[in-house]
Amino acid sequence: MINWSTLSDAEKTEVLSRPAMADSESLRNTVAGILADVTARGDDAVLEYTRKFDCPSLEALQLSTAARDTLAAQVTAEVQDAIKTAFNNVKQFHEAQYPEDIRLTTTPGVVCEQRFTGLEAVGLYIPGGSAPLPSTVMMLGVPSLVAGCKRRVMCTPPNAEQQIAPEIAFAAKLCGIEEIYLCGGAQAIAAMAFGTDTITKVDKIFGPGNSFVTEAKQQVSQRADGAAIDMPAGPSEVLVLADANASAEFVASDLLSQAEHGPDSQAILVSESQALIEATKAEVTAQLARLSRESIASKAMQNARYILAESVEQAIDVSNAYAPEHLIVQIDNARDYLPAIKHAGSIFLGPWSPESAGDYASGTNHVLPTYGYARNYSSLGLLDFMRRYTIQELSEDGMRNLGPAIMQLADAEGLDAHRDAVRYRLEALQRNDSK
Ligand code: HSO
Ligand code: ZN
Repeated sequence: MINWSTLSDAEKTEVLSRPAMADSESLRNTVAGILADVTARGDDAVLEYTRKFDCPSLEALQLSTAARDTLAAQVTAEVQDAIKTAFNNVKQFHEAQYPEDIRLTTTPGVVCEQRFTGLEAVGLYIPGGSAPLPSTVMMLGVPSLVAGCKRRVMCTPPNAEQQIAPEIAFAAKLCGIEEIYLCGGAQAIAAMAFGTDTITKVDKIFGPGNSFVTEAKQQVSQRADGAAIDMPAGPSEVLVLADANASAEFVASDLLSQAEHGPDSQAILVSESQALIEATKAEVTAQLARLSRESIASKAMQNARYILAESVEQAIDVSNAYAPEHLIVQIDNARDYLPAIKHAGSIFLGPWSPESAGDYASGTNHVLPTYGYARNYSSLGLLDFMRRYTIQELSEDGMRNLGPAIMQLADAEGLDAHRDAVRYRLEALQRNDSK
């Protein structure tokens, strides 16, 4: 247990520091090599890497919609119903985010508009690995559907039998995703960013992934011929604020649900109650032993931090300094503290709001800024799948009214052609007026 008040500033920074992200030169070079290879050899390169890493017998990159539907039909009725429940909530919440256009007269005769449109082609990356996540299909599939993106491409690595998890196929079907490619890793990101014969280039790539995927997304987003990306990524994390009245059982389960994602997951408890911290530690030990992913979760829990604060206010300061991806507030009257909470990707209020609710089914998006990016990045939402643009229209009167100010500004900047574009028009209006 760490007593926050006794720490020096340097120690506080150290306690809240995140594990260094794999940023080795060798990772950068390996990924750059894969990107170059896919740019040069297209489908052949993507197939080769996929056969090497995921599925030696892979014949074709595309999974047909018929194959998708056959897989989807294997999902049990209970799981289908649960996925539909989640789908409906995520859809409602993202539909409610649909932005309003603006049309405004700023000066008489000068009309400015702001409109929104869905991105034309988006790439949705769904990791394979130890726990395939159909929930992530929905978190990317639903907003791209609601935004009206014309092309939605999903890439996910196949298993050795050239297949994907039936639940992923079912969620993709529900979201209306028709273009599914069986590839993962940096090669999938490269294919979506640059295009191959089979996989036509997309405008923006979304979704979580391992260090190769994350590095590939960074690299393609920096290239003019690449693609935009959703947000920078790091290991997933949760910070729980709990007071003496919180349930140690609930708190421990929330820490562990983060820990079971991966050995690099971050779990932090901050409380002003020493008793609650002790009880939570005991609960963590007891619950860990019952988890099927005990070995992963216990590795992550070795880096867990239990921080004793002087007061709820100080506990919130700790959370603000860390800027957690997920913030769970198990404090009496949790909602009252919202104004003090500054940086968090998603906030879960009160004892009945576990992270699992947002991970799966409440309606909010589970793709969130990690690694301190909650200071300056937002949780994924509908607008990330759209772009806004502006329109303006000046009438003759608008030009008469605003033209002189524009000319002054152009003169002040020494840009003659700008000034003249207005001057010729004002002169034309004067000629017409004097006729
Ligand atoms: N907690 C993860 C999302 C997830 N959890 C998917 C379960 N399935 C990152 O927010
Ligand atoms: Zn989760």
